Amino acid sequence: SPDSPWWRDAVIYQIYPRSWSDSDGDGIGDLPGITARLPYLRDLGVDAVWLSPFYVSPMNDAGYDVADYRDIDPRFGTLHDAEVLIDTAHALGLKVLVDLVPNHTSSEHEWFRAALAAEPGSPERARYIFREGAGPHGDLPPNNWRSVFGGRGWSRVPDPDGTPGQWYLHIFDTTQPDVNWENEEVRAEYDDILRFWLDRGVDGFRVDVAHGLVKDQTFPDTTGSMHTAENAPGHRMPMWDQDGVHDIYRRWRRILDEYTVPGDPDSERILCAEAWVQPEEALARYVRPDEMHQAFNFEFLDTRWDPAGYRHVITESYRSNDAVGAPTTWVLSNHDVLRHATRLAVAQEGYRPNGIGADDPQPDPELGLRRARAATTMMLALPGGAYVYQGEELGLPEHTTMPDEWRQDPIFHRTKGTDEFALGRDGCRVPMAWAKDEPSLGFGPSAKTWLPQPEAYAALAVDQQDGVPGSTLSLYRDLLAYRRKHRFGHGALAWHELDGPEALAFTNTSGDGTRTVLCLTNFGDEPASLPNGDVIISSGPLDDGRVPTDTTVWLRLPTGHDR
Ligand code: ISL
Repeated sequence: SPDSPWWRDAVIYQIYPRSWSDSDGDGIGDLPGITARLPYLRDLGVDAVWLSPFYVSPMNDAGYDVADYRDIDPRFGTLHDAEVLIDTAHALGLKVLVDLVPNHTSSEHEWFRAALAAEPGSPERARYIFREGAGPHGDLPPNNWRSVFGGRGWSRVPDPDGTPGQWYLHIFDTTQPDVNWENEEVRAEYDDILRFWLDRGVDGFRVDVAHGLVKDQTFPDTTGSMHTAENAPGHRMPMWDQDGVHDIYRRWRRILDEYTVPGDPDSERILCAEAWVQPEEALARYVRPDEMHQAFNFEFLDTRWDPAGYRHVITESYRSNDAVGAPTTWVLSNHDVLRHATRLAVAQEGYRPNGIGADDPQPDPELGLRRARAATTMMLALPGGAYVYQGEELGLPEHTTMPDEWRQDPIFHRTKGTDEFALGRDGCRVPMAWAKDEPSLGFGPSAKTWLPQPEAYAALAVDQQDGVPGSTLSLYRDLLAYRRKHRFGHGALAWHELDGPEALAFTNTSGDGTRTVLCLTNFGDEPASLPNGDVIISSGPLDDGRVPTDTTVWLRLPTGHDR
């Protein structure tokens, strides 16, 4: 209905601040750079932006290692710049979500410095997860937990007197100590951080590692890898998806709801879970009515180019989410996974920090782009909300030939020379391409970029696609405009059975009740024919009225189909 909350069908654009727009030419994107280019996003037709972390940080994990949650890193700007950004976005009709990183702080956070200076057993240490080591001298880690980034999940620190002391848990980098969510002082602190940003007008938070905050307090040894929770439904790891996390989100939801103006669904502030959790029922628990609003559907992102796989994920997600009254939140790319314009050309899962290196067989860029466009055209026909990662609207591929000396991801550095070796995520974090003939492709006023841009980006720059019929940018604009106009995010999905198994088709009867659109994706080798109707949008050229392979079409069915 028209008074349904804004977020239920929103399309939200993820900005990676370091790589979107650089106003001062230091090669690092910044907040004034973002503010200056917000009109581009209004014209693209998205409803909101989510900004990856911009807080004070030593940048060991690109800002996901926060040293001060209430201030901006000087590389990105000032608190005043953030306020200007939020106000400018609102004036353009765009909501703003920020990233909340509650699983860990930076080791440079004042709390962790205080913990290192304090005795074992002190209140300062109780904000983190310190334990005595195993073995006669405590020189073995307390248990066998690994880090997601490779290596041990525990590191040992000296006691204040300099002798070897306790171990602290870090599920990610050694510079990202896990916070102890059993501690009420910790809970109160993050309540206050939420309020700090809500008071500055943000419309919500994307919650980092939402499945990881609460640990099994018996700290049992694990069997299986850190990724087992994602890959083997039914096998729950002691650091992922523990029941206790849901209490935290109920508490936060009450805080966010205090900021809602009664009777004004447009004023709702939201939480979006980054939770790599399976099966869909487990993920849906994060979006129960008194918890978060959205949770990324990573199973959709992880689906290989296969009609049965997509149909299964879509069906299961609606089944699980309908049961709790939540929309599904679709996503194909983000700053942690291979860009889908590359990923869909290879049979790979989304979360593959091992990436593709210069020495690996290089995926076919044309195939990848065709599939990326088809996948997005399918995604944006689905009821629910969706996230778009910066640059995917240009069809940007992963940078797969980046020389190693540029790589910054701790995954690369921690695993180098070990049998866990992985290239890391730098290839999807490369600065944006705005203008073909400018230095740094228009990213900033100088030629400097913190990561190198691949050659292929020049021809894909915004100024090469803007207003060009058939370009990927034009496709996104068309999809978003039509979707918004007829409220397809609020529509009703029904599967449409076809003769062959190689295509996937569903109808979406629009939320404004005016039309039924058939969305057909052809995964097979032979062109697929279409029923009667008007082609509204196609992800690629048609072949004599038929849908070629790796192409998605939106077709408006004759009115008899409309409700
Ligand atoms: O937990 C995982 C494996 O079981 C990962 O998928 C994990 O959930 C994911 O890496 C979390 O990512 C987020 O937190 C990281 C940060 O490096 C990423 O950029 C961020 O998106 C640590 O803050």
